[in-house]
Amino acid sequence: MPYVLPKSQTLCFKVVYYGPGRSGKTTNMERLPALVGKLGGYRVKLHLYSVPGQSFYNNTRKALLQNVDGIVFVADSDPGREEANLTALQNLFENLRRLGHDPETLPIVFQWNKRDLPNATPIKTLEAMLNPDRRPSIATAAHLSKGVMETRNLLLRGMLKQVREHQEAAPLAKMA
Ligand SMILES: Nc1nc2c(ncn2[C@@H]2O[C@H](COP(=O)(O)OP(=O)(O)OP(=O)(O)O)[C@@H](O)[C@H]2O)c(=O)[nH]1
Ligand SMILES: [Mg+2]
Repeated sequence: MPYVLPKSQTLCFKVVYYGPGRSGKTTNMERLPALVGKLGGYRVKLHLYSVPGQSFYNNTRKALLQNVDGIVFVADSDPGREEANLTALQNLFENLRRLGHDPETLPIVFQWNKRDLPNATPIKTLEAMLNPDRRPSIATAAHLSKGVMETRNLLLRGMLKQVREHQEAAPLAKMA
């Protein structure tokens, strides 16, 4: 759940960009302002993190997932990276489970990045391989800023839904 800064009426979400090495996670973050705007009297702020994709940084990846509110899984549409996408996704779910997160209720958005590549893996293939649960997904070209904001907004929608559901049990004011 996000934390609340009552004085400034700010709601802070932790967002992690996850995915294989060189899929475009950092590129996404470089193109995003972290302050989203006002929502029901609250300002919404995002703390954005990008994990290092290379396999040997797993301790860092796991540490970054602590207290996460939402995840963007940045998949690489380069056909040579199909295996790497799958490995990174399995690694994400394994780390989430180890940390005690419930992957069922945690908002996750799938980003099919590098759609500008002429030989990009078909979206249908990516969906079948990586997103059998049909979570929200979006096609992007992050280095051109295409779809970067939309990805964030899609995730935000999921995270706010979580807050609303949680609020029914425990009102926001009590979360501070
Ligand atoms: N063609 C293409 N290149 C992209 C796109 N998005 C990012 N890149 C390029 O891919 C390379 C890797 O991008 P990064 O954002 O550093 O990737 P990363 O996922 O943060 O990589 P690691 O931190 O090593 O895991 C850079 O050269 C980017 O400019 C895209 O949509 N299309
Ligand atoms: Mg990076």
